[in-house]
Amino acid sequence: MARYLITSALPYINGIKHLGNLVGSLLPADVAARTLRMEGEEVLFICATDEHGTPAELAAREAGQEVAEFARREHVRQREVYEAFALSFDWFGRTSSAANHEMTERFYQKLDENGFIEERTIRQFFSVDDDRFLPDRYVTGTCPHCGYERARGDQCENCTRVLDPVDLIGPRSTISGSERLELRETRHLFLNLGPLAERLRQFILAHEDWPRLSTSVALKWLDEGLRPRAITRDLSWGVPVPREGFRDKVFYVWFDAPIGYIGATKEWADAEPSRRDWRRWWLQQDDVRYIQFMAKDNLPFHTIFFPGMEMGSGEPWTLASYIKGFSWLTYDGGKFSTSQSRGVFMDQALDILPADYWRYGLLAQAPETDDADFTWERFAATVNKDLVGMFGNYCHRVLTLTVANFGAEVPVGGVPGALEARLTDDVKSSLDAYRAHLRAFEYRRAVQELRRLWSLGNLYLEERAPWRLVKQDRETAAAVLRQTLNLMRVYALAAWPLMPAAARTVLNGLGCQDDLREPRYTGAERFHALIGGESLMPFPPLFRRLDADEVAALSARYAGTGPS
Ligand code: B3M
Ligand code: ZN
Repeated sequence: MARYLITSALPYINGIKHLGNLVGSLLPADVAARTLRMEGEEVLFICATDEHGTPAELAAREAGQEVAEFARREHVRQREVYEAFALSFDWFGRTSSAANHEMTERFYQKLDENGFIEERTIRQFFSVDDDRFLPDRYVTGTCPHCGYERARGDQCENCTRVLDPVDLIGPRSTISGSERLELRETRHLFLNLGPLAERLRQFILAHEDWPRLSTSVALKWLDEGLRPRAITRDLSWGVPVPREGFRDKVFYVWFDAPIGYIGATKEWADAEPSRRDWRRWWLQQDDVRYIQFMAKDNLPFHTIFFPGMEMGSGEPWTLASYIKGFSWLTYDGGKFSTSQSRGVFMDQALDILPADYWRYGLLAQAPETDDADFTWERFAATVNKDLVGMFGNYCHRVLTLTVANFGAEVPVGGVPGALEARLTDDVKSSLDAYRAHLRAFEYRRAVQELRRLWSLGNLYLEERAPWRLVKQDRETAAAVLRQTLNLMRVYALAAWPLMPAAARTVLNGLGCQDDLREPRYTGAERFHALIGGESLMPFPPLFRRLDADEVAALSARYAGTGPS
């Protein structure tokens, strides 16, 4: 039997993430964790804030706070938003934890012992006024390609071209604005994964089942050749480099960030050392299936860089078994932008609607193979048609009909007929297909199948018309309504990974306490868990409509301030 280690890309510490970040890693990882738990599998679901690097330092500076203090606060803010979105991490850690420092040093030592680390002298901008070397992002200037005046030393935000700080026209310090920059020689550590190129290629090729997006990015990197990469930076916030001559530097954020998956697992274990062991997930474990979720810009680091570090260390680390990469979710035809407050951020989303709406609405158009565009019209159409029209409406009709004709309890008596037998068969095969898509981490397909599952119930209601039947044949009407209530339970279980709050409401309403304690798909084959006589607790409609006026208002409100 396999055990499942699931990780979502670690969100940067600098601020609350937007809906694109949610659907591109955090949410699908949570749905995977919930699904596999429901299938009875052992699951460990790990995430953390990615707290190092220039983005963290710059954001802290902007907020006028010490980086450590900034990171501590932002970590809590992010954790709270994820809780509100019902992301079911077993542990939400921090890459700045002692555990991660320890793991990062361990990786460094092993990679060094095995000859993968080199010292190199490079020429780098030194700011005379700031009295320090400036890492990429600490240099601002005019983009040589498009003329954008506030291009950063690593990349131009305007034309997205990758840059070197020396490419910038009129370079200046991001910290002080000073233009007194000198190119000076300095030493850095480089990680050379070149000798592992063939092993890495075999690793990628061995995983034919990965999404094409994931393998194509990996192979492209390998084809371009694995050049040595600098893994140290002139910053004070980060994991210090334990080497003579490098004591004033820290490791590059992408060095310690993936190690953060292991560091966070150790944090989890350290919280209850008598019961938990991080090694049981990470070292020499043939039965662990490790599933990673991330947006496509993170793919090179997860398909090549991190596995290369794991291999190069010479220790038997758990390698990814499956890497699910996502394309971009755009917002109304453009990018989500923090600086222009364009698009919806996770905290704002919850002020508009509860988490379930977002979880479902976003997964329904997850950018799995191509980019997908979020528009309020499409989102509203999904909510109105699927959630209100199909799932919500089904539950509401069934409950109202039952209570009006039989009181607040599951109707007793009557004999199910051929229609009911056929419905059960159809539901069973649809649920099987749905579970298979979820297990294959195919979210759009899963949502499509879920719609099919809902339509089976709505069609059956039309066909059996219990509101008429109850006047002609009360016994059979009882059997029919009992059947529809059982199907409602199946709907709740099906909804559990995607819409945990709605699922809970329905199971509560049906008095399914066992399911609430331990929701399982195995056993959902018992399509007749409710035998009659159980009391019901009717609940209000599960979802509300989004009307055209509200959609227009929301579009206007989140359109942003335009390019600045
Ligand atoms: N923090 C980038 C991102 O959030 C980065 C991921 C790290 S995963 C180890 O897109
Ligand atoms: Zn540019």
